[in-house]
Parts: sequence; structure tokens; C-alpha cells
Amino acid sequence: MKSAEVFNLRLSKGVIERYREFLPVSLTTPVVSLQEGSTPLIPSPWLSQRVGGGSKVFLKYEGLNPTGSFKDRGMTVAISKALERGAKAVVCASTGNTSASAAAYSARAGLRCAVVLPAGKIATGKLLQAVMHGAEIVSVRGNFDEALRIVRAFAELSDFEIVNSINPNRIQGQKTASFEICDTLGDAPDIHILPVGNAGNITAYWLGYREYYEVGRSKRLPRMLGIQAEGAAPLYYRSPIPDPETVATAIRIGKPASWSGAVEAVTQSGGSFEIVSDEEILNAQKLLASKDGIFVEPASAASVAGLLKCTSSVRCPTCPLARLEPESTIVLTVTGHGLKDPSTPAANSPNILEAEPDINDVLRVLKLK
Ligand code: AN7
Repeated sequence: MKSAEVFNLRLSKGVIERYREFLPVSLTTPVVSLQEGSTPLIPSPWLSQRVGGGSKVFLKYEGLNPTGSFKDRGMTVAISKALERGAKAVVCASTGNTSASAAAYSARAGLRCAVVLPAGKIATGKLLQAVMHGAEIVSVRGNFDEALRIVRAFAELSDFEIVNSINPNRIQGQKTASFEICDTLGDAPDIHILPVGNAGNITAYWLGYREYYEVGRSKRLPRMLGIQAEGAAPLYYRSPIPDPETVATAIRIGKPASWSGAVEAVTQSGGSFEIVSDEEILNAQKLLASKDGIFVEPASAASVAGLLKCTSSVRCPTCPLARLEPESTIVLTVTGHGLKDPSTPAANSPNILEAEPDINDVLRVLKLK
């Protein structure tokens, strides 16, 4: 096979090729893709049982995207459009996943990539990704909100494309997750649950669900349930948080850029914002890994923690789960892979048995002998 043919093989299409008619691209837009999207929608028997009433819970496993998070869906569009307009460089602020994705897609596009990160608050795996993909990394002594404020100033440098979700192309790409869910289920779910940090994703999902509904590819709209970490819950408390704090560093954000988009998603859909504690997040992360075989990072476990909390005795009256019809369909987005942040869960649950290099001793510590 000639090399040109090899490159033209479409083993799997990325989100631009699959949903082109819904995206701001033309036939001449150079497509920068790592075949993102097409992530599995995995039934969770454990969570379905927990909800009861014949309802079914599915996990949209976004950790299986090329860089291990949902950010790749938006990044393929943002980087393709940056290349199309002739940008020479890319910049973003990030709690880790946006920078990992921006670095990878910029590398592929041959664009310079600078990332501005809150010092000491980026999970090891995410930082390593930015390093390996060749990004220029600036660590600022401040939080994500301060890093984003700095990055906004890059708008004056025309060579640079800002690829945070304040870039509408990011939201456009990320809405394809809703399309995939509707395509797989044959309709939108009754309830959609996802973690909320900078609020780009909930904005994107709601946009995607509405667009599919408007063109008749789905017959209903889901109620949107946004989960925030207790110490970083500006949308829940309806007020920015100057010093957000949570073990889920990905959503350690006090002043979400897509504030109005998130509020619109929740109010228009008849949903709500809920909060979960760090302890509930880590507990949910462990349960999901040990019961469903799915290892997600702490921020992603917030979705699961939210479902567990809102189906327990502390039901909040505004939560859509408190007034659930039997046989409902519930989708949870688990946004990022657990391997990105190996130190957080390991520090909380080490359980390693020690033995001599001898079968009898191994059987002894396993209490099999
Ligand atoms: C795993 O990478 O903001 O509400 O800079 O990495 O759309 O911000 C990451 C956010 C959820 C929240 N789960 O999504 C960043 C960044 C994971 C994340 C969120 C993020 P948004």
C-alpha cells in the first residue's frame, strides 16, 4: 500500500468527519484529528439498581478519548479552525486536561503551544502529557481563574488562538457527545448528569441536545444535573468563590467562564446544580472502579457521587432525581481517565499485601492456606 493510501484510510472517523453538518467547518478546513469521540456508553447495573424503579443508568466514558478526557472533542475543532485562519500558536489556562489536549492537537498541527497552569494543582499525568507533547509550560502562583484572566489578554496577539472554552469552537466540538448519546440510545436520556467546573461542557451538552431535538433526531430533551465540588461550587451557591478548594483539581474553579450557559442549561431543562464533598467524590471513585470496572479521575467521580447523594435519604427537592419517573434513562458523563491522577486515590486507599517470593507465602497472605 502506498503511504498516501495509508493516510487516507479512515479506520475510525473523528467528530468533525462524523458530525460535519453540525459544525463550523467547510470542506477546505484542514482537519486536525486524533480520531476522538465514539466513546462507549456503558450500562451500569450497579447504579441502575441503586436508582431502582426499572431505571437504567449509562456511563459515557470520555476517559477513552485520545488524551484521556472529553476535551479532545472541542480541541479538534478549535485547532482545525486555528490552523484554517493561519494562527501560529495556541494558548490556554488549564486545570490539566485542556492543556494536555491542546498540547497534543497543537503538536499534530505543528503549532506552538503555551499553557498557563495554577502552580502545584495539576495532576501528575496531565502535566506529563503537556511536557511530552512539547508544550511551553508556565506555572503561575495563583488558581485557575487567575490563569484564565491572564490568558484572556492573549486575544490581542493575533498569532495566538485561545483554546479555552471561551473559544466557541470548543463548545461546538464538545456538543458531539450529546449527538453520540442520542444516536446510541435512539433518543435523548431523561436525565443527564455531569461534573461542572468552568461550565463549558454542560453548555455544550445542552446545545447538542437542543440541536438534535430541533432537527428531529431526538424526541425529547433531558433534564440537566450539574454536580460541583462543595469547596468549588459557585453555580450552586450562585456566587463566585475567590479561593476554590477540592481534591478534584480538574474542577477547582471559582468563577466559571460559561456561567450563563450553565444556568441556561439547568433552568431551561428543569434540572439543578448539586454539591458533593471530597469524601463523597473519593468514595464514588473507588466504588465505580471496584463495582463497574471503570477508573475515572476524581472530578469525573463527582457525577457518580451526585447520583448516589441524590438517590439517598438526603434528596434535595429541586433535584430531578427526586421526582424520577419509573423506567427512566439516566446518562452520566465520566469526563476523564483515572490514570491521569494516580496520587490522589492511591493516597487514600493503599491495600497491598506483602509476601516472600514463594507460593506458600503468597497463599498464606491471601488466606488460602
Ligand atoms: C475531568 O482542563 O477546566 O465544566 O482546564 O478536566 O467544561 O470546565 C477541566 C475541566 C470535568 C469540568 N471533568 O468541565 C481544564 C478544565 C474533568 C475536567 C471538568 C474538567 P467544564
